[in-house]
Amino acid sequence: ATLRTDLTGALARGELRLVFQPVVDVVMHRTVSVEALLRWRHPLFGDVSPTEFVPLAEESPLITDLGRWVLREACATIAALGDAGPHDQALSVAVNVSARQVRSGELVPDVIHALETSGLSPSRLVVEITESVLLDDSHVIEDLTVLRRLGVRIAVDDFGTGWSSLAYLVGMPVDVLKMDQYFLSDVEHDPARRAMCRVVLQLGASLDLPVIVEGVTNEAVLTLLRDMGHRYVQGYVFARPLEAAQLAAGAWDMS
Ligand code: G
Ligand code: G
Ligand code: MN
Ligand code: NA
Repeated sequence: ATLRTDLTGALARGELRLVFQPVVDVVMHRTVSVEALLRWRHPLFGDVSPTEFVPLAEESPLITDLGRWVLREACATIAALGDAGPHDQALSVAVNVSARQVRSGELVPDVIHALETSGLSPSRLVVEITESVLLDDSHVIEDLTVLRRLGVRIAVDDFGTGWSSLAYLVGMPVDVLKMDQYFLSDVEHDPARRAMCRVVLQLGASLDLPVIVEGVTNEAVLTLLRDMGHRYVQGYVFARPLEAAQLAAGAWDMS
């Protein structure tokens, strides 16, 4: 209960920040986007994981304020980098959006506000949702469709372990799939896991959607993915989440 109480003032006290983990195109050998990940440094308990405090925030209207702040902060940080990337390829940012935030109906105005105040082009923003959100009532699908029409991309996070079948995803307002880390656990040694991983990647290909494989921790897994012809990778093998200052200093640039 104390953690929940403390979370209420954490934003105002400046205890929350975003870090940014690169997503790498291994074919072109360059960073194409970064995922914004929320961090809370509690004055007594130290770093608290978002897997602990995001669910707490979701139990209250606090998630609305938190979600709004994350969108604005992420867009402002990336806009401040400018758009003159090394290959004339502006960096995109992916923002995790909780189910409750999508259901609140505030997502569209919050995204528009974040884009307008930051000046970030909508084409540089990716909204990450979880699979179950797609099974919601139609206003959710409509809101995601509105965002796409603005030029914002929609990514399905933790893809492959949830509910969405191939049939279900056809016609959904989705642009990117992020494969669940489950498929990578022991993938170097377990042929069954490897087969599942391949199926998920093929699913993306048959839907004509790019797949990002996240949680790629070591070279062995990276090699395996390369051998499968896989392209987009996020994980410690390339970079841990970067502080905003590291991002501004160009730490994401592989050229
Ligand atoms: O970065 P990390 O390992 O600790 O993230 C753990 C979980 O917290 C992930 O499932 C991630 O999607 C979620 N998460 C991280 N940042 C945010 C955020 O800004 N908003 C929401 N809703 N979830 C987040
Ligand atoms: O939003 P999502 O649930 O996908 O959050 C991604 C999570 O994966 C974050 O908690 C992030 O810190 C974590 N992560 C990023 N790279 C790696 C990695 O290489 N290995 C592992 N085990 N976790 C990672
Ligand atoms: Mn994510
Ligand atoms: Na994920």
